[in-house]
Amino acid sequence: MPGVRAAEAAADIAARSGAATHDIAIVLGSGWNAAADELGSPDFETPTDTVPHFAAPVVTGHAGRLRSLEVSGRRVLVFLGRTHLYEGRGTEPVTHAVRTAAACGAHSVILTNAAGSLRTEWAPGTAVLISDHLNLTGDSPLIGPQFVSMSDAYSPRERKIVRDQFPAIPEGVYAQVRGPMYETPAEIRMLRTLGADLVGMSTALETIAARALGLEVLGISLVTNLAAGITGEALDHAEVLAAGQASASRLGRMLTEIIRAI
Ligand code: 8IG
Repeated sequence: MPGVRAAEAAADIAARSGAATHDIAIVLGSGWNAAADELGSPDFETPTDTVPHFAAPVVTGHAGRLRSLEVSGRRVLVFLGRTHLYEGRGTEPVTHAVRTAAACGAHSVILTNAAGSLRTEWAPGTAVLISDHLNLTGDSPLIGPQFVSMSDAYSPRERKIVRDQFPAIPEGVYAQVRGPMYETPAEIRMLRTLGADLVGMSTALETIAARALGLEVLGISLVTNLAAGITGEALDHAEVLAAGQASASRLGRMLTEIIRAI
C-alpha cells in the first residue's frame, strides 16, 4: 500500500489532471529536464510543491514540476526533479514520488539520474542502463519487517526490451551515496572494489520503495563526469547540467521509444 500521503497526492493529481489513472511514471534527474519537452506537450503541468506532501526541490537544474501527458499511447506522469537524501529530510520525501506513482496506478517507474562514471570508456553524454545497485546510504525507506526481495530490482524484462531497441547501450551497477559532497579519489577506488560502475546521490532508495510497492523499475544514468581521481580534475555541478543540455533531444527520443515498448 502506497500510504495515506501518496493517496492524497494521487487524488489531487487525478482531480486536477483529469486522468483517473496513469500507466507509467518517469523521474527526471539533473541533466534530464531538457529531455522532458521531447516527450511532447503536457495536458497538465503544475509546480510539484502544489501537490500534497511534495517539498520544493533545492538543487539547481531541478525544475520541480509535474506533468501528465500521453506518450506512445500511454498515460505518463513525469516528475521533473526529485528530493535528495542530502537535503536532510529523511527518506520519506525522497520516495514520495514513486509512492505517488503507485497510488496513481502506475505499473512501472523509469528512474533517471546524472552520475559519475568509474569506467573511462563511458564518456560524458553516455546513457547507461542500471543493472543493479549498491545502496550505500546506510538508510532505507522501509520500516518494519518488510523483507522485500531486491533480486531483479531493475526489471530484467524491461532491460531486455531496452537492449533489443538500443543494442549499443551499456549496463552497469549504480552506487547511491548520501552526498552532497563528491567522493575523494580513495573513495572512488573503494567503490570500484565494491563493484560500482556509476556513482550518484539518488535512485537506489526510490527503487527500494518502488519494489516494495510491486512496481517494475527501469533505471537509466546519464554519465556527466568521470568520477573523482580518474581525470585529476575537480568536479563541477555546471558540467552536469551542460552534459544534459547537450544530450537532451537524444535522451528524450530514447525515453519515447522505451515508453512505447515497455
Ligand atoms: I552528475 O561523481 C554526478 N553525481 N556522488 N559522484 C557523486 N554523485 C555524482 C557524481 C559523482 N556525478
